[in-house]
Amino acid sequence: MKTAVYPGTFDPVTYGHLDVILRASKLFDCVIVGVLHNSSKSPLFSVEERVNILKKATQDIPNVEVRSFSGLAVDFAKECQAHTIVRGLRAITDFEYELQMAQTNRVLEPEVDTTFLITSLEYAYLSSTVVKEVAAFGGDIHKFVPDFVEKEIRAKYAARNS
Ligand code: COD
Repeated sequence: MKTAVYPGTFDPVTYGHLDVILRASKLFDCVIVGVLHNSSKSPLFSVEERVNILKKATQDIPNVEVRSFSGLAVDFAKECQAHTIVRGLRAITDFEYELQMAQTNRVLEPEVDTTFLITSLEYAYLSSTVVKEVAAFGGDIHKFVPDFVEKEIRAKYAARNS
């Protein structure tokens, strides 16, 4: 059984992430999406909210699971008995960070490799940061995230501004 983990912040999940998850689900028997519980950052959505949003967004892909994790991604991979960490690559700017992370992870745990999926062209520009910035100023985000995620984001900003 080939298991992969796809770790990330997913604050919020975008069509770019969902494209990577769908493509990974065709390459591996099981894909476990790992949502980082990062107490040092102040995300828009709590880790529980991000997990629930991802579960709903991936409910039609049978071999995808969603869990939260804290600590190192390689430890999460080992805990899940995964042999690879999936990461998405958009631009050269992603590459430097991803290369360093993949090499560090390989030193920490040689049994866990990294699989890079090159972004689909239509999502190459897309990031959670861009989605939040556009939403914060009331811009249209329906091309970036599923409808129900858009509603959750709008509700967050409405609550913040009230
Ligand atoms: N198209 C394709 N891929 C995309 C797109 C897109 N439009 N948008 C994002 N992605 C990819 C990203 O490149 C990334 O691979 C993944 O989706 C998740 O993205 P984010 O932004 O939600 O998550 P990150 O990159 O902030 O996640 C970082 C981790 C949480 C994985 C990392 O910080 C981590 O592993 N932390 C735990 C501590 C650790 O192990 N550190 C590494 C030791 S060097």
